[in-house]
Amino acid sequence: MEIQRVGDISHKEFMKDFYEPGIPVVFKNASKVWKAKELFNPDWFRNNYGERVTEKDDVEYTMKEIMDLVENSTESKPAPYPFIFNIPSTIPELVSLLEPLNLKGYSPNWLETTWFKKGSWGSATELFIGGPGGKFPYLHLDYYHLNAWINQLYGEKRFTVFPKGQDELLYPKSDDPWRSDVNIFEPDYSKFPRFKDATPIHFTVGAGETLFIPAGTWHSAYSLTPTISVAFDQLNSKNYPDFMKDVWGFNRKASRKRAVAMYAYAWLGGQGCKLKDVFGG
Ligand SMILES: O=C(O)CCC(=O)C(=O)O
Ligand SMILES: [Fe+2]
Repeated sequence: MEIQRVGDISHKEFMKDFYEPGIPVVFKNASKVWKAKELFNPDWFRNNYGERVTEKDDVEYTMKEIMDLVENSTESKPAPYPFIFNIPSTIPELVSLLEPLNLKGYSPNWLETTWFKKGSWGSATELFIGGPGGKFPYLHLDYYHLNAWINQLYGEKRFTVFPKGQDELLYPKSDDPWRSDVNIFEPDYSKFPRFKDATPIHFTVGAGETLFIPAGTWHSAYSLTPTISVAFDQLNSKNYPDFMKDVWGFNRKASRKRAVAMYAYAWLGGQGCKLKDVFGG
């Protein structure tokens, strides 16, 4: 199977062909409406936000250091991957360059409402930076059953996604079933024989392209060049039931009291968003 690439399709077509059946798709130029599209490159970040910092594996790096690392990264000596900046909290100046965030109105996105904006749902608008040879460390599902929108703004990244229904072939970890035990870049078939029957879809996402990864899709990524992308998540009535199960499950690990509080909050938020979907506002 191959990934489908689309131009300007209508909301209706997107819902019917991709969103409802949960099929990943690449939009060829959805982010062209963002000011960020023309601006984002390593030198622009060095010049404007060179001293902003983020942590990777407990080490603090400045933006300037990161850009130097990824521009000198090679297949045989890759820079760490991924470097992530939480945009609203560490480079809030970028927020206005990414509007409208929910490209093309393929909404609603409840995470944009005041109810869910504040929560810690594993969601945030994040800047991902990488260099050649940088591999996302594991094949995984995103937490909280959120849909992911990955907007490649500079450079090329290779993605791997698996069609729905192959969980059995991908060896989810027993203690963290959102991660797979298989190293998809060098699979050990003697340990993971069923992985032979899995049907990965590999494809490259280039600057200006946007990848939609529906909730429940196993995926991983690999930076081919120095890359800069912006990822955000999406929640609405379709993934809300699974999201709620995760709100309970993840918080229950911390404490029952916390799980009850978070579940109640997310339940109320969901009712508010459902009303908003129907009546607007
Ligand atoms: O490296 C990437 O762009 C993939 C990121 C990803 O899948 C994630 O953060 O959940
Ligand atoms: Fe992910």
